[in-house]
Amino acid sequence: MTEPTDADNDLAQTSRRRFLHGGVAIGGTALAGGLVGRGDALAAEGDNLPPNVPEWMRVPGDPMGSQPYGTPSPFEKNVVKNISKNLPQYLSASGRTPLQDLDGIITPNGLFYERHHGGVPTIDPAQHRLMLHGLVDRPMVFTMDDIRRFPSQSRIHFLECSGNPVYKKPYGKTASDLVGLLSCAEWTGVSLKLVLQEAGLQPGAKWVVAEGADAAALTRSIPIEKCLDDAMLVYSQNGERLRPQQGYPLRLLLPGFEGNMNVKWLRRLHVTAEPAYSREETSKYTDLMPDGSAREFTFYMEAKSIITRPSGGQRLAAKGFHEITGIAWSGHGKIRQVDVSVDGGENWQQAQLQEPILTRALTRFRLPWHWDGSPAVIQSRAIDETGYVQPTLAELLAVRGDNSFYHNNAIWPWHVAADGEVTNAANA
Ligand SMILES: Nc1nc2c(c(=O)[nH]1)N[C@H]1C(S)=C(S)[C@@H](COP(=O)(O)O)O[C@H]1N2
Ligand SMILES: [Mo]
Repeated sequence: MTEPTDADNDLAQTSRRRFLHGGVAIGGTALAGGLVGRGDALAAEGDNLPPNVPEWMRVPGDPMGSQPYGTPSPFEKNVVKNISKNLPQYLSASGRTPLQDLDGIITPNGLFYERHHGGVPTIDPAQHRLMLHGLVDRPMVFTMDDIRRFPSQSRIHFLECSGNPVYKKPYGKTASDLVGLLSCAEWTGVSLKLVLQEAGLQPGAKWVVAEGADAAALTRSIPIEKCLDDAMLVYSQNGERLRPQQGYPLRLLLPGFEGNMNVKWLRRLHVTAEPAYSREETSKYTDLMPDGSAREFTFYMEAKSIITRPSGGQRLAAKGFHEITGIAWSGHGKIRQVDVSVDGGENWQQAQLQEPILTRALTRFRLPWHWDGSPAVIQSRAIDETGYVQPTLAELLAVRGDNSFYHNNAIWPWHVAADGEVTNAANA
């Protein structure tokens, strides 16, 4: 472990030299900062490159109104969800966020990962109801209008499927293949605590069994402590109403808890003394430990991180300066520190954390790197505010054994070859 690098110092060092080389020379002077490209790309007559006026400046652009709901540039058409071809897409579907193509910490709604056990229902919000019953003084049935009359709150949190990623080779090739069942959004809705108080909890209320209105009727038991803490009934995501894939018109959000417990298309909350022991918390989402016991009701997603650039499937075009960047997150709270190694885990340097650093949200990290053109193994390791350190895969397997399927929060190293190609080092 090297001394933590002072972020300002790092930046000062990198800004004293030019980041990129080979800027186009005009009259013998390099473009300020060496911004772009190659001399041989200089415009020929009629080209769109400097010094010519590009064709899109010569005529007016598209009129307003052709796209009442905006879409990305056609040049970004490859930035889409990564849909698994192995799963039967109707009954057990998943689409992964292309993490390696995104910046910042917020996942655009169209690229938010999806995971469904019985398809995506089309629900008319006017006919949707939330029933709250069991160990309460006043059983209630809420319309969506009723839910929206409660005081609202907005918070930024990640959501991650606990099947993200698998434990066995071959591991995914890209960051999305590996941990793309992960996204982060600003959620708006109602504190579940407020709604439970409206109904009045009775003594002995220890669990809330949540049920979805999909064909899977997905059911999970939530400990009452979480329901009275930061749990939310969510109707909006990044400012607009939930997408159908994310549970329109209403979902449960349990910040930091495994994705499966965040019941979508929420129709029922049954307050009970005991958990339901539903399929999703017995046969699924439990891990078989080496001693034969089952690790169940795991709840929290533990600290994790991944380098998204450079990452598997990408190629470094040239040696020299590259920013290493990625994301870190923890179900237990804020990210305290992210370490990055560029030498296969021998030495670690502290990365800069981009603000805001929010509890149970993705946190962006960065480290300036000078790649000398020789093969390298780069990886990141997250430490959360509880002091928990993200383990290596070997460390994790030593504890969990061979039969675990969920809750893999291991470090993923990327191999950078001499030709710049980046691959998953764990597959080597
Ligand atoms: N009703 C219902 N809720 C559900 C699911 C489902 O299939 N049905 N899938 C769960 C799983 S396994 C995960 S990981 C998250 C995925 O949420 P997302 O599709 O909004 O990303 O929703 C959970 N809630
Ligand atoms: Mo999941």
